[in-house]
Formats: sequence, structure tokens, C-alpha cells
Amino acid sequence: VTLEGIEVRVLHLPLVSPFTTSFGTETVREVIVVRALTAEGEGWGEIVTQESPLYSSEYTQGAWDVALRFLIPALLDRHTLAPEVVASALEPFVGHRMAKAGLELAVLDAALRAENRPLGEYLGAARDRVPSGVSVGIQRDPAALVDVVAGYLDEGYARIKIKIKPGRDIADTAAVRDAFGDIPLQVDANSAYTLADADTLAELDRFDLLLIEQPLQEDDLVDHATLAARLRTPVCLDESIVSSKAALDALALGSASVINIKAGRVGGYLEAVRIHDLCRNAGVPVWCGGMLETGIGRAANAALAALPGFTLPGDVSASSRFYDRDIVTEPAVLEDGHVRVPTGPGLGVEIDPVALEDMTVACEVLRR
Ligand code: OSB
Ligand code: MG
Repeated sequence: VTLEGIEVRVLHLPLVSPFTTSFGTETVREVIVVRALTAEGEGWGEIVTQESPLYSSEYTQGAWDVALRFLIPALLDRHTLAPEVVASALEPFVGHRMAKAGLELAVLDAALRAENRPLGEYLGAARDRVPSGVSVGIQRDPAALVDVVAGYLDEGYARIKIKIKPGRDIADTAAVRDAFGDIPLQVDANSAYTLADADTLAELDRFDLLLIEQPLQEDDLVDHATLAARLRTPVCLDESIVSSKAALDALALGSASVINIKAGRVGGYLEAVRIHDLCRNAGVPVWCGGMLETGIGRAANAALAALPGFTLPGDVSASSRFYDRDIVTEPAVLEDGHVRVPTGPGLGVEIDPVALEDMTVACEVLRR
């Protein structure tokens, strides 16, 4: 595409209920929406950072600064820009993968819309809908957790993931197992443990979980391998897998037997596909993670999750799981436990300009 400018906005989307993980509680989703302005038309992307650097080192104001100061000017320096070269144009800048991913998605969406080509087809989607899992935050107590999970099961979600942290692990998991029996169930620790907690984590083995996600720190690949050898529950990595290189290293070390793929965390949907491909070649199951995406990222995640190696249900839930009001005209809905892969050009969703404006708290445009 011929890039003419890039607009970035900080949005505040109220959450339908607070979302609590081992690293904190969110009541409003603060996120950056990107609009690529090209001679061929516009394209949309989303930078999935959160307000504070608690899940990873990235955070919204940091992404905002690096995007406006370095990344967007580097892209605007190129007159024509294929989506496949965005990552290499941004490669000199270390890190900031979520910021890079959001910019790449906006350029990719613009290019695909101009070609009248759906994102799913471009990425290699093999299905027209994907099974929908839901990520359930830490609740007041295990009884409250059981009530919340019951609601999601009634809605038809195909898999439940509960967040855990030290002191809120065994009893919470036991409560959900006892209440609902043999449902597809997994847990996510968001790095809240150390190897010294291995005995506690081994107690989870009796619950026949699909997996335990990211028990240890982001850079603990060797400790994850040590832990994985002690657990019957499969270890899945989220935070640690920041690139296809990290995925290769983790598999070589035996740090994980399942990988959660999030396009933001790895620097974009194209790198996400590369991780999918290498895991598929290695016979390692992957699933699509989520970052409380708006309708933009949610549409892209549905397309990614439709690739053939995504053999476990992802955190690709209905928009209503997080939001009463989304910024797209047709937010993702749950149908028979599945979310549909959009079929329109590019992301296959249209922005609701009124909702976008209502939730915008900051806006900047850089032009060539
Ligand atoms: O660890 O998967 C995670 C949300 C924010 C940051 C990290 C994580 C999550 C989730 C939510 O679990 C997944 C979703 O968007 O549904
Ligand atoms: Mg996770």
C-alpha cells in the first residue's frame, strides 16, 4: 500500500465486570486503536498493551510514545509498504512487540481490503468458525467462581480457563471440578509461582487439566523445563513465547508441551503464523490467547485460530464476555460454543464511528 498517514487513539472501554489475574484487577480496558491511512483506503489495528506493565514490560503510554516517536515515522519513511515488510522496517527498534503488531495489523488490513481478500484466507484459515473458550478471573471465593463459571457454561463456552495465584489455586480448581465434572478445564498462573512451589503445582495433577499456563517467570525457560518434568499436567507457555525463536528454544529445552499464541506478544500476526507452523511441524498443539481485544483484534484472532494447528479452544470469546458496547458494528457472538471467522475483506468487521469517538481519550495523526 501507499502509506499516507497513521492515526493512533487511546480508548477506554468499560468492562462488564472486573477482571482479576495474579497480577491485578482491571475495570476499564485501556487500549490503542491504529488506523492506517493509505492511497488505497484505510486499515485498522489494535495495540493490546494494558495500562500498567504487569503482564509484560509493555504498557499503553510506553507503546504510545514508542509508536509516535519511532515506529510510525519509520513506516512513513517508506513510500510504498507491503504488510510483509512492516516487521523488518521496525526490526531496528528492540522489543515493543505489541506496538509493532498493532501497526502491522493496520497495514495488513488496509492491503487486504484493497485486494478484497479476507484475513482468514491470507493467514491460512482452514475453518469457518472456531471453538470458543473463556478466561475467568479470580473471584471473591471458590463459591463465587463456581457461580461465574456456571453462567459461562450455560452460554455454551467450549472450554473454561480459570486464573490462579498462590493461595487461590487448589481449592478454586477443586471447586470447579466438583461442581461441573469432566468439563474441558485449564488454569493460568500468569507467572505467579517459582520452582519452590512445585509441590503445590503437582497437586493440580489430580484434576486432569488440559494444561497449566505460564506458572513461572517470562525468562524461566530452564525452570519451566524442570517443572514440566515433575508435573503430569501439560505445561503451556504464554508470557515466555515472545518470538518464533523463543518458541523453538522452549520446545528444544522441554519447557512446554503446548503453546499459547498471541499476535501482540510475538510482534504480529505474521510471526504468530510462523510459530503456528513450527509447532505444527513439531506436533505441538497451539491455541489462540487473548488480550481482552476490541472487535478489531477479536476478528483477527478468530481468523488466526482457524489455522489447522490450533487444535485446542482459544480465548476467543464473544465480545459480550468483556464489553456491553464494542467499537465494531457486528461484535463477535457465541453460536453453539463457537465464534465465526469473518469473511469480508481484511478483518471483515466495520468500525462503529460513534462508539469509536465516544470511547477515545486521546488521538494523534502522523502524515508523510
Ligand atoms: O494471560 O492470557 C492471559 C488477559 C490479559 C493479559 C493476559 C491474559 C489475559 C487473559 C484474557 O487471560 C484472555 C481473553 O482476552 O479472553
Ligand atoms: Mg496467559
